[in-house]
Amino acid sequence: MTKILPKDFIFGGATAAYQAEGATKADGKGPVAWDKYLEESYWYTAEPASDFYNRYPVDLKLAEEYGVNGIRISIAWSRIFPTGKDEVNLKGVEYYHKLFAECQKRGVEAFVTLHHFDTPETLHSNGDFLNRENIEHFVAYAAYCFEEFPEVNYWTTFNEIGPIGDGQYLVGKFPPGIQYDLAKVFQSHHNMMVSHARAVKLYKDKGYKGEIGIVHALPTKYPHDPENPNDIRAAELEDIIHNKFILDATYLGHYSEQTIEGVNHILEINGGELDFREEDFDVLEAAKDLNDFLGINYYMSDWMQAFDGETEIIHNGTGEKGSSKYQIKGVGRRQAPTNIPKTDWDWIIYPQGLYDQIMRIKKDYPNYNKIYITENGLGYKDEFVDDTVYDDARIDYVKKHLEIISDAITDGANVKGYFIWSLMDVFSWSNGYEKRYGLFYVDFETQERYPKKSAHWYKEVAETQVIQ
Ligand code: BGP
Repeated sequence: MTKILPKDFIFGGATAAYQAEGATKADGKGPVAWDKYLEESYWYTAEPASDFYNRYPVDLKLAEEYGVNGIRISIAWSRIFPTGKDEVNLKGVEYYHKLFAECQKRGVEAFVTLHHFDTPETLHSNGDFLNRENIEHFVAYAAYCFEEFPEVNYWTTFNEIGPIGDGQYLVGKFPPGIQYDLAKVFQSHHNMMVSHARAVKLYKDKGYKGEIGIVHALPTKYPHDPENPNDIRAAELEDIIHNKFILDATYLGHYSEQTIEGVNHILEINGGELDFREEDFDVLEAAKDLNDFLGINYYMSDWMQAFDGETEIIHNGTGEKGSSKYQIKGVGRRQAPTNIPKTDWDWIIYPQGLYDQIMRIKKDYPNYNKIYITENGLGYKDEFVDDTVYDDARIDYVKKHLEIISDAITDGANVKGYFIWSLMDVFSWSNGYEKRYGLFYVDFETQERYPKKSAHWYKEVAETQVIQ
């Protein structure tokens, strides 16, 4: 049966400053930790990325032409405050005014994120969000942006607090590249959630007219053997690390007993202590009902088996299928059923996981207000032929996820839009320029854009709201 989406549904495309803009030193931009880290640890840098800094009029024109009526963009904190605080760089401010004006001109609603992985270097090297001083700096930066950019109707504080902590302190593929430190993971999640809550409260207290929310990556976690209590426990603990801890902070204003029990168990085995303060919970509590929306980034689900051996995580950053490994002592290991498809980067393709995650939010966190799917898409080694890419696999992936969103809406979930990751090709943080996601192919040498087959398909769906 053909499925449809509501008339007012947003069909968006997502981007992020660091992955799209390039121009990492232009017009007074301050450094971020990634600049040096990519140079030292990877085979690529953030130059030229997609040269969005200069080419945004081209991308927004394409968006308009192809029915894309929303765009996720992030502000690079270090363009506004080159050292993360104090002195403002007016050229950076001017750039974003121009960018938002272009969105308006093209009828593309801008959903603007304040922090998408790119903490300014000065603050990062001072402990990033493990250092509570940086909570203050983030809130000051947020306050400045709220006041300076009244043209923005939709604000997101953070993109993916979960993967930031994981990337920085568990998997170790994000700067500063620390591995297996679960206490740092939870502390980073916690401090960032406090920063989020402070910014949301401030936004509402000042009476700004727009909407504000947060974007969480929410991979659904299933037990490998649903009959085995140890596998069920592994899925539960893995869910706490990636989802439940930050969802509780967002919508309960505290951590539930089950969450705290899980965190304590994980830290007993893996070591480390947390610094939670009473005033943190006052802040979380004060903001828990003020989020206008939840952004869900959903790419994959995982299946978990109980595991008590030594922790080992191997990141597949090159697209060599089957090269990844993930096992955490006393938590579990990832072991998916063999019949479930995976991408070349071992990301498990399971649209039903998105449905289950949306329904879990509806049930466990009924104060969520509304949901946007703020990222979803297929990372692929695109083949560029005839000035295009025949990306049927991507169309199939997006189609199935849109269908499941339509089902969730039918079943009572308030989902108001979808943003494909990514609008045009951008580079991937820990996987380089070879892992493409865009509706528009970017030739990174000439910076020319070419609509892929998926762009034509997306336009049709966006214009008719019929998922065909
Ligand atoms: C999310 C990030 C995006 C983007 C996407 C795809 O975690 O918010 O910035 O990179 O995932 O992931 P990857 O680039 O690792 O394939």
